[in-house]
Amino acid sequence: MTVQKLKNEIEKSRSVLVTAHRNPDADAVSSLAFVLALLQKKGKVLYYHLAGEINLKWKDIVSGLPGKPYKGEDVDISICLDSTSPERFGEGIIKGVVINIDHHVSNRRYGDINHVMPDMSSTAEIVYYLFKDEIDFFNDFMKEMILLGILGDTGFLKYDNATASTFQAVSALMSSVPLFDIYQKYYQVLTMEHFDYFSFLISKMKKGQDGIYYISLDFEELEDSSLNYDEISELFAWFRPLKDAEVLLFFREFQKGIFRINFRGNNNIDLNKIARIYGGGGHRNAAAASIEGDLDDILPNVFQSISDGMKDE
Ligand SMILES: [Mn+2]
Repeated sequence: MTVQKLKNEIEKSRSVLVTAHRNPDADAVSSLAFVLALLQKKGKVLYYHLAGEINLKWKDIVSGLPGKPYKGEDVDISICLDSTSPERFGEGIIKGVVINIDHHVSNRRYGDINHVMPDMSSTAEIVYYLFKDEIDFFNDFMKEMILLGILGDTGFLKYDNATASTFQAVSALMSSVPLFDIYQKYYQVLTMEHFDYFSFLISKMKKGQDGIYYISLDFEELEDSSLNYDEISELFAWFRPLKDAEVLLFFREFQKGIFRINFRGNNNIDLNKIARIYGGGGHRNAAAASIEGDLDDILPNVFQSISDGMKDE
């Protein structure tokens, strides 16, 4: 039902805004680029909106997007990708019929049409299955975008969100676009600056209670960094194989007095539940929230919430 309604709205629309969450990661950027490419083939008038910092790796994708950066024009529909709430792409942006396509279990169902599939690895996987009947229509760029989004959100197919359905999508696409090409293009692109920054992150890593490891960066440290938000997020992911880390926490004071907290886990605790306590959300093993206040107050509170959550499991 939802899928048919969604497709009808797209078919009858003339102008479309496509947006994804701020500081876009691989999944946000690639699902946005895929949907725009598909709609371009359908002859729509296109706008896109991406807030925050753009990882240098996505520069070519973003500069090649069809359509124009959105400046508040009237549109028939807004397609929102990989975003749990409107706050993620920018409050007040969307117009017309709102189509919300996401895989976060914590999605707030803010659309007129909500296509939310928490069992899917990524928004890229969702849009692949949504438009799979048009696969003959996909060019190599569109296939590359689906693969990039899936690889981004599954840690190159190693996290527990990579399901048989994910591998089926990958298998259908990888004959046209080999995974190794994507690896070389988007992963084998690090400079010594990235490794230096990783060594800085290692020096900042602290051990909390109950198998919690955490890093905190204050506003000045983030301002001083030559790497952008998504690049630093990717380096933080390198800590995920740390054996005795039940939970990894990353606190970043992205605005003075407001911390973004990333929660990463190994399936022993539902981190979506923990993040929700602080007004955020995400997935069981990867979630996030924004908290106002002093780190000295925030830290013990978050540790306590995690201890309580572990006891509940
Ligand atoms: Mn995603």
